[in-house]
Amino acid sequence: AQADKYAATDAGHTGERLPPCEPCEALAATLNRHLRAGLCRDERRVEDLFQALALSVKEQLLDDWRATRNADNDYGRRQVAYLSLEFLMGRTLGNALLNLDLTDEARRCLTEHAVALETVEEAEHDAGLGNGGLGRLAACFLDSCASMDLAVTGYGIRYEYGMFAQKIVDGFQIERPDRWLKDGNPWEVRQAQRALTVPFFGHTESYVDRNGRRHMQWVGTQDVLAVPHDMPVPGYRNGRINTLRLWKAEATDDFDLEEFNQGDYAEAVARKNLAEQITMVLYPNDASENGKELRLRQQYFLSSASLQDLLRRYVRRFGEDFSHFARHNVVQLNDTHPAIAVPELMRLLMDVYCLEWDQAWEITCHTMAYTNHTLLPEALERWSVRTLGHILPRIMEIIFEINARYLDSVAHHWPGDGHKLAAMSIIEEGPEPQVRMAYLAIVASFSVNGVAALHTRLLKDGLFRDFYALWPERFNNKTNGVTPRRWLAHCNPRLAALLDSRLGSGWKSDLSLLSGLNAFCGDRDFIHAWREVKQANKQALAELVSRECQVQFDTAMLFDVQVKRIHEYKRQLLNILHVIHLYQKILAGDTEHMVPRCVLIGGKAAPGYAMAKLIIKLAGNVAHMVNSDPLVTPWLRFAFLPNYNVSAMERICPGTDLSEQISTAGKEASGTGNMKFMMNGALTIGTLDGANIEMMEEVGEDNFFLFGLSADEVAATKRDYRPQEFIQRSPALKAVLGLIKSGHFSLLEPGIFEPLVQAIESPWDQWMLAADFDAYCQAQHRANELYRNPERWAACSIRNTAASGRFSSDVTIANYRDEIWKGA
Ligand code: GPQ
Repeated sequence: AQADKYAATDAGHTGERLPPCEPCEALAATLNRHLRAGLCRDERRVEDLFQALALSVKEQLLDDWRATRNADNDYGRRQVAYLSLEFLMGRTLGNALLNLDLTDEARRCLTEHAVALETVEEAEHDAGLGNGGLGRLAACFLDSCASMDLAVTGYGIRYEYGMFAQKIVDGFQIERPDRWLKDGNPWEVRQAQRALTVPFFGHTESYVDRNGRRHMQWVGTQDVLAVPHDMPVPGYRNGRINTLRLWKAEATDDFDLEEFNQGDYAEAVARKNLAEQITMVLYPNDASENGKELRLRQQYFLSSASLQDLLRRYVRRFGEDFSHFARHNVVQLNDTHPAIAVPELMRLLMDVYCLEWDQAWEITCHTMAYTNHTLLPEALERWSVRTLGHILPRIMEIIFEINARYLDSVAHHWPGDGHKLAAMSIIEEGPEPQVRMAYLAIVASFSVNGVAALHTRLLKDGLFRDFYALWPERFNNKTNGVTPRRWLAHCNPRLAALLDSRLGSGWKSDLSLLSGLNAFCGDRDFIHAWREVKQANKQALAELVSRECQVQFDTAMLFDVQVKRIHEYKRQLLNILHVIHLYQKILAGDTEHMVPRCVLIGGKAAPGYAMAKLIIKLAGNVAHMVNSDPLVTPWLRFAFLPNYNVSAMERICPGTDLSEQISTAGKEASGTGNMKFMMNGALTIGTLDGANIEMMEEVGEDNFFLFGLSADEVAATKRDYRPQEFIQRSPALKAVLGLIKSGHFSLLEPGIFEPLVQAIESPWDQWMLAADFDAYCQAQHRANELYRNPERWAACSIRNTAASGRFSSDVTIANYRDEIWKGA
């Protein structure tokens, strides 16, 4: 009966063949048609041109999209479902034109409208359905999977409101809602006929079937409709169009039917809002737990709808014989956010398709793979047994059963060790028992991976040590990467043209070819051309900074950039301390060996993260003092860029000389911005953290400004950290802290920066700013020395781009395919 219930919403999909459509017209014809159809006025705004062009491009790819889907429905290869609460896609138009090889044609079409393609591209609103690195990684992976001809579907949520827009008012961050869909989304295709239902609340009952078998059923549920909205993901010039399927929550028609029957019709309909809340807003927390019930509902909603979709497709092809399900499907969990998919797959297989526990468990464990993205304890998800049991009672029962059976195997491995049992239990006991989502994911996954070599080592030796002892074969590393289409070919057309001229254009699908640049490091003409490209890109970045920050950057100065979410572990504060240090040197007239610099910081703070917000405020106040002193500005300029997002990064990374990757060692799982800067020829100043280590291995220590404690040294220092000793030994740090305390940057807001100074001076400062400050300043000094010699700087810059091939997400995805998604 339950199976029928799910099938019912799929009625209307009869598989009836309609006559084939006419072949698609040329882009120009569709563009004019869409312009005429979409407009009932005379004047034509850029936004109208964007809508019409996007609709036209979508039309161009529909045939390939359908063909891709039909081919994949044959299950010739294993299908991958990439489950993620975040897909930080940014803009689609420019990337789609590039991948479909339609850029020149689009440009031609627009000449008659007298608008540049770039202008039209900028009219597109970013799809900001993610917080930062984790969500952007998912977006890069989709591009690589399609480009490498893999049958991968992204499953996510169609948030009505994406990542908030950041305004800066009096130096403080203000969050504004991001109504990214307000003008409609020309890329999406709503698939109402493929809607599914997801149950919530209610209770469980057991019943005995005709054959005397006992089953559980989840009854009295409040069901929510999950309506797919598909976005095309075109591969790079290969005819494959994959799908990003985003679920929208809607009320079922029988929502609150009872009240309806009692006459409260209008109230019942109004109550639909409750269901639709689920996909209303992206939670704006990056690498920190949130714990709100609505977030758990989002997680389950995504997991359940996506798995039902996989099962429905599988059954249509193979019937209800699930013995080959795992051979044909793999589910990659993007962190634990969708880990509730583990018990949900068990539920669907047992309660809907009537499999026995052992069979269902076998399938689940061969289908699920889990990627961990952080070691930070505050980001490890836990849901209280009470909350989970209330919202998802059947799921809670299944988790208890998974745990009981799994703890048997732990007891077998460590006989008589009660501590191990408690330490490894999926349920954390205590006054308010909690479900440890990471443990649930590990127990049910055939693969557990970290996102950089150091991070994976720390997972094995630290956080997941016991699990590694039990199942060493499950653990593996997959160092992150970024797509070279968006992050080089599209965002840096000047450099792309130069690369094409010397290397041919093959690097766009085989980034290792960039190593061919090493041959040009001593070529004066090439170095000249390289510097001209960087100069032009710096000019474009300076224009952005001027427009957004009202600060004038001079392209003759060194452009020093740190853009990423604001987090104490990422140490934007260390960067600001260095700016203050330079400011003090300039005021003291100590400019003899100084290199003029423009420092840019950008990033959003989680709305509830007070320290991060205070760091933004300090940046603004310091910038004000620096930029308003004519004695200082010849040497130093400092800006905080509001509303940093994907499309801003497309302007920023091509124009950067020096990339700041200065997290406390051991805290940044990988980083991916670091790779975008490297690809675009920036040099990195960085710690031995995350993927920085592998980047430095590739490019060589001479082309990288390394500083600071290693992860092992951080761990050792933590036991007896005495920041005061570092401060006393460092006149520079003492002076910087002294200037902040003096109120120099807070004359009208006395004492507001006290918490920042206190954090640095505290022996509990996990981020160890004081310990790394001098080493950081010395590394900055080495950067200055190199920058003084423009030819040598350019040669290092070339070597960085040349060595960045390994950080293409194509390489990462090839490793996922070969080592995790075997058969994909
Ligand atoms: N990351 Cl757990 C996020 O962006 N959000 C998260 O919630 C978690 C991790 C990042 C991580 O901090 C970076 O070091 C990684 O490069 C990135 O995920 C992708 O793996």
